[in-house]
Parts: sequence; C-alpha cells; structure tokens
Amino acid sequence: MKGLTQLLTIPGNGIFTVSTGQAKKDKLIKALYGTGSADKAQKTWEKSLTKMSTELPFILGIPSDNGGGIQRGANWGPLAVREEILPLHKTFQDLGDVRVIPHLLHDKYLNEKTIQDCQRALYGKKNKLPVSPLSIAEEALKNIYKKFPAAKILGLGGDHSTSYPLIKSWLLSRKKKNTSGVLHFDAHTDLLERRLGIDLCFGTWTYHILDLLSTRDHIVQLGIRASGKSKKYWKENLGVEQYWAKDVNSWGVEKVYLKLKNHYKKLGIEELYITFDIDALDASYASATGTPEPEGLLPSDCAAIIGLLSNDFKITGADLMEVAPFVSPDGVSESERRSSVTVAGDIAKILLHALNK
Ligand SMILES: [Mn+2]
Repeated sequence: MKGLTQLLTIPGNGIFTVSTGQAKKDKLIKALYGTGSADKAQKTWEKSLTKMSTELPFILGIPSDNGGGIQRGANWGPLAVREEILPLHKTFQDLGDVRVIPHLLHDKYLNEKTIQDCQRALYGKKNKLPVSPLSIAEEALKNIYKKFPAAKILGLGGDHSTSYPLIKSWLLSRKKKNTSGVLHFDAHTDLLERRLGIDLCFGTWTYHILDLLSTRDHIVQLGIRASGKSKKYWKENLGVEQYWAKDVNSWGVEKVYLKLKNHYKKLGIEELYITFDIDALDASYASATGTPEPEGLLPSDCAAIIGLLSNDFKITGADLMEVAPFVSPDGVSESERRSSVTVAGDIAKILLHALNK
C-alpha cells in the first residue's frame, strides 16, 4: 500500500521517544515481535504489510492527543489497548501507528517552511507527504481503502479528533452514502463548529463530519450528559439524533436497541461505523481518560447494544478514542485506573468482534 512504510510505523512506535518513555514501547514491541528493538521489528512489520487481505479487520493506531485540551494522555491509548487485546492477535491485522509529531495537529494550520522542516525530520527529505497526525492518517487511510475498498478498520486513538480522518475516509470510500450510518458513543456532543477558533479538535470533529453524511440524522449519539445545550437544541439546530445517558439508563438495552434499529432502518441504512469515546462509560468504569463524567453508561449495556445491532447491520468501521492509560483523576486509586484500562480493552474486543462478524 502506497507510502505506508513512510507514513506509519510499527505498532506502538508512533509516539516519538528518545529515552524517557522508551521502556513503555519496548514492552509491546517485544511481545509482538520477540525483540525490543524497533529497528529489528521494522522489517517483520514491513513484510506483514505486503501480506494483508480483507479477511480480517485492520487496526490503525493514531497516538495523537494534540486535539485534546483538558487533560492530555490519550496518545498512549493505542499502546495500552493493544496490550489488552494481545490474546486476540489472530483476529486482526495490525497496520501499525501513524507517525506523530506531538506539536502538530493538521497540516492546514502550518506554513510551508514548517511543513518542509517536518518532512525532512520525518522522511529524511522534502517531499509531498503530510506531516501532522490527522493529515498523515487521512493520507494513509486513503491509500488503504484504495487498495482494499472492503477494509474494515478499527482505529485506536488518540483524542477524539483522530476520528475525523477515520470517519471521513470511511464515508468517502462507501459506494452508497445513504446506506451508511454512524453510531457515536460519548459523554459530550463534540458538535461545536470551532473551539477557540480551531475547527478540528476533540470538541468539534463531529460537527465537521455532519456535511459528509447523506443526511444529518445518519449519525446517532449515545450517552450524552455533559452538554451546554439541550437535546432539543442539537436536534433543532443541527438535526442530530441523540439518546442521552439518562434516557439509555432508564429505557434499558432492549428499548434503546429497538429505537436505534428503527431509526437506521427507516433511513435505509445497511452498514454502520461505531465511534466509541471511552468517556461514554460511567466514570467509575472509565477514569483513565481526559474528561471522565459520572452518571454514564454501563460497559455491559454498551456491549449488548453493539452485539444486537451487529445482527441487523454490517459493522464496517469502528474506533476507540480517549483512552488515557496513565491518567488518574483526583481520588482514583491505582487499581481503579488499571481496571479502567482493562474495561477499555474489553470495548476494543467487542468492536473487533462486531467487525469480524
Ligand atoms: Mn468525544
């Protein structure tokens, strides 16, 4: 696949380290390749890229948290989630990580001189390749879908802005837009047009996906509870369907499932992309994230809803976002932090299972 060995790197290696942080990466690389050396693993990974097919889903890590803004740390999400799903390694193909320059977000915010300097740093020479995480992800995904139009990709973020290239590329690669819908688990709507003037970040990415959809009700948001505006406001002003956490928790799984199914079926939707912000879960299950929120969803309810929907719709794309494995909000114990990373791994397993159906 064109350019992938330049745009991407071996799984877990997308975070640039010199000495600090290196040990965290070495552990995963050793488990995957039997060597702690990224250079030695590089050849095995490059070879694996040439042998891929659409028989199994792909994984792509985007270890960037530069689109976040309250408490960073989701750049380590892809590495931590991969450690949790190691036992399932035969059920997916790992494309590796987007190479991340942690000070960049998207190339459109950069001047030409900076782009050229960063091209030299990343690729050893000036060329046409993008340099910012969201731009690199979009370029890599374009090439992957070109080679494999039927690719089913599980994206691992990263702050939620990293869903933007994943969902945009998924939508652009669909033959029919009107049969493709999105299910968005989140405590927050992410529906601002801009945040402090920035149009692509963790609070805005969904807004910029809306116009790529067939119609705006092709996305449904589930688990919302930390919003400055009401459910009615988002429906009337942006046309987005939402089932807030309090609705989900009072209706129960069966009713939520039937409402979602009816909504999508009425629109003629046949395939779904599921984007899962880990903060959709109640903070007691998902503390290791940038913006944990109480009164959220239960992991078992989310698993049941995804499982039921995957019987009615083809799940052809998914992502798991905002897992910040080393973040502990005040008062959260070490064991709670650990268990919330395990829960994130469970969600990744559920998404992989849905993609594998
Ligand atoms: Mn989000």
